[in-house]
Order: sequence, then structure tokens, then C-alpha cells
Amino acid sequence: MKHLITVSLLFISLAASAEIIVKDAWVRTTVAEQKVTGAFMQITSDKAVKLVGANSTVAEALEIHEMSMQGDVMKMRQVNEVVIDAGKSVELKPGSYHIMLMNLKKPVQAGSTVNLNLEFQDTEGKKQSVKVKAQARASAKEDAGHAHHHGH
Ligand SMILES: [Cu+2]
Repeated sequence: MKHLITVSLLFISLAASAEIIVKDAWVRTTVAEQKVTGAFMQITSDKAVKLVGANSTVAEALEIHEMSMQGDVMKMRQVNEVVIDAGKSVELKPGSYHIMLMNLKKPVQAGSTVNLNLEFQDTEGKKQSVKVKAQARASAKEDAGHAHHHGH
């Protein structure tokens, strides 16, 4: 009986936060001496939230970046947040938003898993963190019939 009460209370507290789903998370593999890399993923939320930060044990600092074309030049800049509207999804992908892993402690090797901790904030300012296991690979997942010659 006591156990049942604990479980139902836990359910109530979970129901109050946004349901944030992170899919296809991956981190670009690095070569020796390379100190930075990017993490990419698709984020969906049932409530309006903002991605406001991230951390990981594999790098000293994680920053949210945005890449965009300015004239003929691809520019990368740090942003404070990525807004995810209620019921919508946002894709962090090469050439757009990404999470930059700064000062890597060791190279990111293909086939390994990188643990990321994402920090979100809802419209009332309530914080929520989501743990993500990102796959290390050289480029975005390629769908069948569209393989090879990517990422250059
Ligand atoms: Cu970047």
C-alpha cells in the first residue's frame, strides 16, 4: 500500500513537467588533437520550452550555436536558447542549430556513446533536465538510397 502511494505521487510530479523527447542524437567524431565537435538531435516537446544549456563529462563546456548564411559566408554564433513551441519539434543539424562541445577531454570515437545532459526551461521559468545518449558517428544518418558522398 505504501509503495502504491509513492508511485502515484511520482506520477503527479512528472505530469507537471513538459514531455520532452529527444531523437536521433549524435555527435560528430573527431580526430586526435581536435578540441571541438558538434552534437545534433531532434527535440520534440508537448509544452513550449527552451533549450537553455547543456553539459557533458566529455568536454569542459557546451555551448548552443547557430550557423547561418550571411551573404556568401557561413557564420557560427553562440545563442542563449533554442525555442521549441508546444507540440512542435526542432532539429539541431549541421548548418543550423547545434550544441558545440568545447575543449574535449579526449577524441570522440566512432561507435562510442556520448552522454549529454540538456537543460530546458518552460514558460514559467521552471527548469528541467533531460539525459541523452548520443551516438558518435562521422555524419548524419543516411537514409537508404541516399547514402555516400555526404558531409563535404
Ligand atoms: Cu558551433
